[in-house]
Amino acid sequence: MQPAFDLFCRVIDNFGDAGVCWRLARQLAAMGYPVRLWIDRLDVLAQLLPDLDPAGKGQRIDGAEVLPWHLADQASPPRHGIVIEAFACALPPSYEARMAQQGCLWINLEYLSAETWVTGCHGLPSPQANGVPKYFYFPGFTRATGGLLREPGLKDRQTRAQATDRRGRLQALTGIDAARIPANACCVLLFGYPDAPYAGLADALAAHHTPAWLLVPGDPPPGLHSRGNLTVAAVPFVPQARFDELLWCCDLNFVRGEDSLVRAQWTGSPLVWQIYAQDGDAHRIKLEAWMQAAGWPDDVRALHRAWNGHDDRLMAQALSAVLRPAAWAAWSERSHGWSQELTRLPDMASSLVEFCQSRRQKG
Ligand code: TRH
Repeated sequence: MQPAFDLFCRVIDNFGDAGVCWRLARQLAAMGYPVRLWIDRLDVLAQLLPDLDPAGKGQRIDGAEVLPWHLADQASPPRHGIVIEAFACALPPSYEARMAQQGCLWINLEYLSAETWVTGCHGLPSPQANGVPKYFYFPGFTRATGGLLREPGLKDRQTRAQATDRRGRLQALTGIDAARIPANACCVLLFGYPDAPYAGLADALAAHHTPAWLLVPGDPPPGLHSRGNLTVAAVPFVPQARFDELLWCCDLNFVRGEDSLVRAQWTGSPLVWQIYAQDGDAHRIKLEAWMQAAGWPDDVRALHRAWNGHDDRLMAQALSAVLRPAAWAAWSERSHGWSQELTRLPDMASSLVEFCQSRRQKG
């Protein structure tokens, strides 16, 4: 019998919590499992998923049911179902109290990190007072972790899309007048947090020897405007289901957080990651671990440190350095290699299903 999945998501900040949970819910539904996503901020998810009514009381989208969090108080967990508590969001107590009698399996889905301790913690049990078997599930970049979200056919979709003219694709996707983009332009997606060294980024691109088009979803950060060889173009925030298409239009993608990082990796093109800042600078350790895992050349690591810092001059220098032809070629090659290495690993939704099945058999 197909187990049913209940996923719980609380939005802490930004789009990542909703973005990751929706992606997982959608993929489990596509695999044929009954799925309910309980989320406390339908309005945030609706920005990624325009078909969703933020005032709705339960809607089925792409085969998954999306429900407001508060209705879970009255809901019964699915019989022998799998309950996914995303990012330690704490389940509604009344729902949690009913899990034991329903024979549920409980998964604590953690944030993504390339730190080496993750392999030792992935899959560990987390004994609970109510006796419900609970396990830690860590997504990650190695076979010893829970993997990364990647739906079937992604690479084929990319290959098919990239076989057609990118200006046409960009115009159809964003509505910008893409005919103005010179054929030799470097297209750069800019999705970052407000505190990045934007002036340094703009200095490097403005002085670069080929034109650069900086595509900024939403409003460009203050002070970022076209000058020299740089054109800044605001583009609309696209639905999540089409976000990859935006990445596929670009030669270089600046991404942030968790979900857009994973998507940019699948493209196989150079990317720059702005990591979500944590107290005590814990994110810097995470950033170094990821750069080590990916095997980035030294100049690409310097660029990441600069982009995740606050010094515009350092940022401009670091970006100019990686745009030089030899450095760019080495970066492109490693980006392609890293993407291929990751593609050879099992994807997260399939790994999660397998993990749950194996724990069920043990239990
Ligand atoms: O929005 P984020 O900064 O979310 C963050 C991170 O997930 C971080 O790890 C987490 O701790 C914090 O939230 C609370 O970045 P992220 O994860 O990339 O999520 C952005 C989502 O927005 C992703 O699903 C892609 C989507 N998106 C679109 O659908 N359309 C767009 O045009 C753009 C720019 C993004």
